[in-house]
Amino acid sequence: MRRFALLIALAALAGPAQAQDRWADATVVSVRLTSFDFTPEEIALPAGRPVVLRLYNDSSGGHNFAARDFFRAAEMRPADRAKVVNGAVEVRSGATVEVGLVPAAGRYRLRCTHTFHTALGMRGSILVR
Ligand SMILES: [Cu+2]
Repeated sequence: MRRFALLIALAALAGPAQAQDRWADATVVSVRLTSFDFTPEEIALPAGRPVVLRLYNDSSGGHNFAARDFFRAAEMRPADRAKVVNGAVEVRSGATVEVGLVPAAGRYRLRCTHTFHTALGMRGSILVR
């Protein structure tokens, strides 16, 4: 047990391992996409701490999670950044997409940019503080 504790202490001293741990501790925040809502509509996130957005599409049609300014301001690893195209993450019918990021403080607009979906109710906000 003591040896195990020592290994953890050594791992904490190592730079790259520490960076890895930061993401391992990410809080998972689930957001449900349906026709035509986001649940929750207002997403509250802690500023400066890693979170994993688990976006799941519980409907028979495709949707996206569009929040250009939110994604632009966030710190993201390349693999996660690649999931954002034109400020939006596409989530096909029945699919789940996880996006890791460290959000920056602010209030951001959220919507689905598929034709008419914003007007039909797919809008919300992201509050990071
Ligand atoms: Cu939509």
